[in-house]
Amino acid sequence: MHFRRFSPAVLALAALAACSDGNPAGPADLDPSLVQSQGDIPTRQQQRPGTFIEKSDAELWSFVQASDGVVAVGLKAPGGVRGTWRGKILVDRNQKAQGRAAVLAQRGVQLVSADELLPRLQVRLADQAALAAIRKLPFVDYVEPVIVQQELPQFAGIGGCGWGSAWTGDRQYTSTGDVYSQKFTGMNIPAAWGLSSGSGIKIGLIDSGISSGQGQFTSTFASGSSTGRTLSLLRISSQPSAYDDCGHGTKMAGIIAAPWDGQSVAGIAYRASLVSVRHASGVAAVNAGDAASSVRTANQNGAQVIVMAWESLNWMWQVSDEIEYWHYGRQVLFFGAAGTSGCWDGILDSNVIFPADMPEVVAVTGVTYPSGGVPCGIHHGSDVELTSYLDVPSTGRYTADVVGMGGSSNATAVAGGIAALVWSRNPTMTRDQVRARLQQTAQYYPSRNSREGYGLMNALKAVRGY
Ligand SMILES: [Ca+2]
Repeated sequence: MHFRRFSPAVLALAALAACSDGNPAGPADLDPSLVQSQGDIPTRQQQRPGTFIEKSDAELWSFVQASDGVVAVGLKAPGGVRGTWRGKILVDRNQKAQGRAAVLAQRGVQLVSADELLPRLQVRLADQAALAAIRKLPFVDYVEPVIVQQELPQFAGIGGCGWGSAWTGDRQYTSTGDVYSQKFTGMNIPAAWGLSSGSGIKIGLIDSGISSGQGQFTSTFASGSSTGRTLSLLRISSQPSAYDDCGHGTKMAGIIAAPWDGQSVAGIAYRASLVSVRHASGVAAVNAGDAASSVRTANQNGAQVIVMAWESLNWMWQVSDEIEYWHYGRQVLFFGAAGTSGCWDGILDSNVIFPADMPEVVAVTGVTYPSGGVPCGIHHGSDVELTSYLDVPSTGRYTADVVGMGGSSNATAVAGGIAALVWSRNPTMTRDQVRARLQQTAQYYPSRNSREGYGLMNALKAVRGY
């Protein structure tokens, strides 16, 4: 079921039972005869123009070199349009084995790992000739690098790591004495707390982990008014620890699910269970193999709402296939950050980043409180579905640290928390119904703003339905 190399390791921490809900099944493999009727299925170029598969061997090779020679190789049936589509696997076991053998028979190709769920290999290529050879094979669907570093310098430090500065904004208090901001009030979150706490919902946070010094997640997660829930601190095997060395994941976790225990901040879904998956030491230019592995880990551990405030710079088929597989196979609702760069830094703010730009992922961005509008440096565009107010208090490195968090990341954390409140209050809803409810109760619905989608979320309306 796992990547050989990236099988998830579970750190048993403070967590109570229920490590896994079993293995939620994805869509069943298609009958091989259906491969002959792939005519209705779009090619990858039709689905998404401009990806690595359109590059020449020479252009792609420069990216592969920067990826340490390591590429993902999607496999397909000879003559087939592609190997997967919307979570359906369009290649049978035998074809997959033949494809693997054909790839590994080429000169200069060395196996790194073979995925047992999706038709995908990781291999290391010695030279451009090896790249050209495998791209010509009838079994090969796509070849792309696992990490893209060329564009990293301009993103470095942007929207990424940092433990945050002490929160100097307003302080409102819950009945248990936990801090939140009037920005939550501006989204009707405190009113929604009268109806829902997120209990019974498991939220997945794919990020940089959670600080080992933050007691909200290491000792009091399931105390006070937040009893009866579980915390799983997981990592994929490329990561040295499930704990956070970056700061981003800790801040995300606080907004989503910090306990109501009379200390630090109030999480939005304060009775929801949390599965934290550390998949990187930062959030910019995440290794695509690690991204795919973490999406799988969150799903296999039963997360129903998955929060992804990171990017891998380009459309990556190894990641989009993984997200599609789980989206079409289970009742899981993915949220993605639209992107945060800097103001006037040459990066287009109108570019919603991957994977938030996938139709299967709810793209979220941030707006200024209280006047609205997406500020310079925060990404916007037609792919955005919902917005949240920017800059709220959250958990820092140590228990006593209440720090500010901004960017489209904080907005995405808010959206994930509100979604959990909605689903908890309305447990018979399907994922699509929860998503529709969030849209229908947002600011601009039924209109869709070209920068902000349906606009600011209203948690009370979303939970209650009116
Ligand atoms: Ca608290």
